Amino acid sequence: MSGKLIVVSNRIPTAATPSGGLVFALHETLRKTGGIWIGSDPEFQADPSDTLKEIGDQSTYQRLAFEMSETDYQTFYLGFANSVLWPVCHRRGDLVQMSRRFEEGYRRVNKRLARQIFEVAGPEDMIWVHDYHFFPLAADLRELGFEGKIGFFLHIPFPALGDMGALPPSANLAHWLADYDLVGLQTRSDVARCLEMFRSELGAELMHDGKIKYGERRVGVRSFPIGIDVEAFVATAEKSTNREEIAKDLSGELIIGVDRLDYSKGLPNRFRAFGRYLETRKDKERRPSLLQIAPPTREEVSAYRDIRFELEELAGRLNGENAELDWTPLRYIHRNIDRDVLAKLFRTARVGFVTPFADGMNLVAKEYIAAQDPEDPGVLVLSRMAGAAEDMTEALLVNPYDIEEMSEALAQALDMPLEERQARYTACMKRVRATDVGRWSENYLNALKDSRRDLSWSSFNERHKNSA
Ligand code: ADQ
Repeated sequence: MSGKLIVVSNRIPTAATPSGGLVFALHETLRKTGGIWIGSDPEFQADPSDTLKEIGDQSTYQRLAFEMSETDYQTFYLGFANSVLWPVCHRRGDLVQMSRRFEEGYRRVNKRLARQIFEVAGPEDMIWVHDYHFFPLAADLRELGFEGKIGFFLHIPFPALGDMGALPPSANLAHWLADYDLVGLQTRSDVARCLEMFRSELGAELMHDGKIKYGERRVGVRSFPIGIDVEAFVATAEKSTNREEIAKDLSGELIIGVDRLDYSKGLPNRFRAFGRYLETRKDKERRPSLLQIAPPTREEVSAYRDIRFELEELAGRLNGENAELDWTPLRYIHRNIDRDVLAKLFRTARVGFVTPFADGMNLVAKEYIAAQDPEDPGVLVLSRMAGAAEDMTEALLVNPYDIEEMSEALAQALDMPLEERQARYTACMKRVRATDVGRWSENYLNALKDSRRDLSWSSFNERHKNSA
């Protein structure tokens, strides 16, 4: 690549060496290649600047922030991104909040950001855009005349055509995405849905190399299943410090769930399934506990407040009905936990309980597997609706709407003989290693480098002018 790499994501890490799988992988990539990482400034400005500003550590590559007003945050971030696009992509059209202000905010922030990027991007630069906050960014950059390569990666599920009916007409995903060189998605099912959209909305043709042909344009649509920083997570989980203390405090068999408190993660049904397991377990002397760690997220959005109340009520009832003087069946922690403690909790837990209704991939499933002791591994109970289930077929796959099936899976996991646990763990771990996040970003960027939109920008402009 002769130009530089520009990564765009909503959040930008400011620490010299940020932690966390995806953020760390992008940091490592930029550290090697140099370039720019662009993300939003967490401070609101009454009158957002038209230029990007330096934020955080600048020693290995440049980090630049785009400013937003409080109205931008309300309409672009909480509004269109998280009250329209997020529910639509997670098959919850019933939770969509329609507002023209949201649409305007989304377009305003994306257009402003495109102008800001255009100022710092050279013609040879390659831009990698992350997630649903920025679907239209390539279209806005093309309109300004940027001809270089632009790739997109969607971390969440690609919506089915039927679900897109809940989007306002201004949200034209097909047109927005057709301006990227490469659309990266988590799973093969996401790719199938995206191709279906291109075919039906634009009449695009699918070519033998897997690209779609739209007029004279070629857009690559491929799956790049994301993973975790495997070696780092394994090493953290293996470190013995505190492990004994954690295990002592959590006496008995542990089932663990770790999720942002999001309605897509299926937490109420998970609690119900655990309650059902307790009710139906044959050996009443057996007293496993479910540790659910669920830090709050997007609490300004009403659907997130509702799920919090629902869970608190369910948790209270479950413990009220089942607890003994010396046993609390459900522990529900509503905050963030250090990653090294998390890794050890995963290793201690007999069962990893991951039951989203919809999830792009689900990194917790991979972290749980990576944290296990190969000599005595625990069992992953995983929703079929998580992207991770497409390849981790040796987990105990469950339907997150079926309480009975999930409760039976818990029983099966807790009773599973060592040999079967090891066989399932080995198969899952193979998949976890194959999708290591370092390799993921390398694969994506290689594919973006090799991608080529066949049409020159000038003739594309011409066509647009003629059709206008
Ligand atoms: P998320 O919806 O945030 O990500 P997930 O993939 O599970 O879901 O990643 C969450 C991360 O946060 C994990 O690394 C987890 O360990 C961490 N985490 C969660 N709760 C925590 C807590 N209490 N304390 C500390 N850490 C916690 C989106 C998509 C996913 C997709 C990822 C990456 O929704 O489907 O897998 O992006 O592409």
